[in-house]
This record gives sequence, C-alpha cells and structure tokens, in this order.
Amino acid sequence: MSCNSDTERAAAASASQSSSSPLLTPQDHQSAGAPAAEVAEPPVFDSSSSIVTNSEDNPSPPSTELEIPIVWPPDGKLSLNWIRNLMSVFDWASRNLEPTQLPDVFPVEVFDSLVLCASKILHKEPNCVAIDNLGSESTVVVVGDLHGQLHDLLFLLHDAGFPSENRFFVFNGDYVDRGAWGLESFLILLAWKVFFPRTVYLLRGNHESKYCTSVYGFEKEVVTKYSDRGKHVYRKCLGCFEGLPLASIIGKHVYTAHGGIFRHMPATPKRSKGKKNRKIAFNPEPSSLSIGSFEELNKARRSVLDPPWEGSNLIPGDVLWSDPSMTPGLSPNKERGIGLLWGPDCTDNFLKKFQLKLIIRSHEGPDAREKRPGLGGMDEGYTIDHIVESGKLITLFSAPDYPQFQGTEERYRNKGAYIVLGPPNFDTPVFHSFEAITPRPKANAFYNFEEVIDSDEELDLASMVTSP
Ligand SMILES: [Mn+2]
Repeated sequence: MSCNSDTERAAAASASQSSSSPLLTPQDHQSAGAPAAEVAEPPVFDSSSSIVTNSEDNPSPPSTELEIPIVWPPDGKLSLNWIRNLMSVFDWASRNLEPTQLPDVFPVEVFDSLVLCASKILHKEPNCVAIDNLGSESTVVVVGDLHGQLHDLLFLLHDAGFPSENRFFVFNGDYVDRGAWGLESFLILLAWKVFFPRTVYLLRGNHESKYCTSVYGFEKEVVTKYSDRGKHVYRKCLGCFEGLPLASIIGKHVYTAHGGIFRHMPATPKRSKGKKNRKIAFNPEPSSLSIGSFEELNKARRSVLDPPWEGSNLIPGDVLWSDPSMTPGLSPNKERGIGLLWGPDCTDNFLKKFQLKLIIRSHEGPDAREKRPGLGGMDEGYTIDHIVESGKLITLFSAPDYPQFQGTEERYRNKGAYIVLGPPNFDTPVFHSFEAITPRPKANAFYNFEEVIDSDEELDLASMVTSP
C-alpha cells in the first residue's frame, strides 16, 4: 500500500474531476441484502451543489451514483472523487443502513489503509503546527467541536468550500463522542488530511482520548458498527488520536487549540545515579503557575491515550482541557479536574509574549456555557470571551443543535459556526453561523445520555488510564 505524495496530489486533484462507473449502486445494495423497508431513500447528498437534507424535500432520483463498497485505490492515491464518494456514501448509509452494516460499505481493510496513511502524516507533525505558507489567494477555515454530527460537518464543508491548495482548514478537535456518526466524521477528515496534508490540519480534542471515548459513546459506536473487528478498529482510532497535533499557529498571529493556553513546567531535578526510585514531587502550587513557552509545548509528549492530570507532562492536558474565565489569574481548573482556568490578564500576557493577536479555542458547547456565569452562551456557535489590549480570545463551536441526544425536551437550539481568516494578515476573524441539518436521520445513542453528565465536568480521573 502506498499513500499520496505531495507531488502526486495536485495531478490527482485535476485528474479526478470525471466520475468513474459505479461498482455497486445503492439500488444494487438494496437487493444485495439491506431490508427493503430500510432502503426507501435514494442517496441525497449531491456533492456538486448545496446539501440536500432528506427524501421528503428531494424525492428525485440520485444525481450522482455511489460507488459501494468503498475500495482503496489500487495505487494507494486518493482522489477528489474518492473523497466526494466517501462523503456521499456515509451520508447515504446513515439514512438507509443499520449501523452494523457500515463494514458492507466501508470494509475494515479500507479503514486500515486510510488510518495507516493518515497516521504516518500526523505522527510526523510537531505538537504545534505552523501554518505560514499562506498567499494572497489563501483563506483559512477554522472549525470547532463536531461531536459526530456527520450531516452538519458535510454542510459545513459545502458551505465553506472544500479544502484545496488555497483553502486551508484547521479543525480544533472533538470529532467524536455524543453524536451517532463520530467514526464516519473522523474518517472523512482523515481522508482530507491524506489528500491535502499541507492545507488540512487536524488538532486533537480532549474527546480524542481513551477515557472520553469510553464514557461518551465513541468506543461503543465503533464496536457496534464493526462487531467482531470493532476492538481492532477502536484500537487503531486510539493510535491515530495519539498522533494528532495539539495546536496551531496560523499566519504569525493566531493561536488555535481545543482547550487553550498551557503552563510553564518548572525545571525538574535530574535523578541521580544510584537513587533510581527517588520520587520527585511535581505539584506546583497554584501561586507558582505561569504561562508556558512554545518550546515547552513542542517538547511535551503528546502520544498518550489520556493526557495526565499530574506529573511532569501536564502541557497536553492543559492545551486540550483548559477554559477561559472572567476572573484574572491562572489557576487549576477544578470544575474539569484537569487543565487550567485563565483570566483576561493571561490572554493579554500570552498574546503579548508571543506577538499574537488572536486565540481561537473550542471545547465549550451550549451545555457547558449554561454553567459559566460571566461568559456568553453558545447560541451563535461562537463567543468573544476576552477583549484585551493585545487582541481577543474566541470560543468556536461547530456542532449545531447540540448535543444530538439530550434527556430533556428543551433543546439549546444553538447554531454552529466556523471562522474564515483571509489575507493579508489572517488575523481578522469572519464568523459564519449555520443551523443544524433537519431532520437528522434517526439513530440510537451509543451512550447513556440520560445518566452521563452534560458537559465534561467532574471527571472520574482515577479511572483514566495513561499509556506507558
Ligand atoms: Mn472538548
């Protein structure tokens, strides 16, 4: 198996505009085993125009035929058509097949190839990726939490325009959990990453971890969908999560990360020979907390299943779990049990120290914001949390009508949003809010949403398992 190389990518993109003949149409698939009653709708995702939501709105036959099952390209090089087909097939399958039928359209061998290709690219990236090959034709789209809401992700990609040589994307993490299509959403993003490794960036969210995926549904989703190969698929996903970079700098002036800023790690005493078992205490007093440097961020070990909440490797946990506050200062994030809380003064210090103008972070949806006095609600999919001398702090959330499964009748009805940054300085955010795709295809939750707490607070940290 081989993967797309940079030089081959542009040629592949231009050569893939024409569609090849389908291997199996959805109608064939219907006769091949899916219950007829379940396969009443034609494919409804027309990748050439705006998204179509369901068969009631669009009873016409499919305008594009799907290639099912998905086949890994014999030369190992993805094309634009391959990704378009992947998106359409996942959309169609979500409306017409049972979750357990996903391997019929996306075989485990294809999963293995895609994840291997993507992981090879991701593991080579630094903890903080620098996106600075931007030109006068470039734009950068920044995306917040997605949480398995496949149809809203597909809408977002159409609305913003697909990734291209000039349209960069930075996804700020939390691709999986809660929503019913975390796996499909993540795989689509991996495919774009493989196809455009230098313009698509996938950062890690706190939900790209063993602990969160075991509580909020992704593990069960994967095991349900891939049954006897489910454990294998889940393990491979966790391995891929470990490779995701933690943060990005867009242009020279915009820092993005899922949670936010991170602490300085005080120098630790070296263990002397002969005292191998001497315990070293890492527990900086809150009063000694200060903002870390990008050298420290890039030195942190990110390849952990769950970032630790104590010890010498706290920076990944800070970047993925921290929250802003309206109270000045830097303090342990007691609500979350991991990461930091930081005030407007820290935003200003961070921006000033690193000559930045903007922090774009995600991590808080409408449910989290309900419990955060002083900070804005997530009705529009974003909030401007701190406006300070050096710039701004923004929270960006891209899952509209979140969470997909909610125990109460009263829903937040929040919009999702993405941000577009453009030339010349790429530091002035243009916000695009969007409504949820309705109705969502019917699906069952993969976690007990009536019992699991609303936002990721009060974690059972003792149950977190860190990789060796
Ligand atoms: Mn989060």
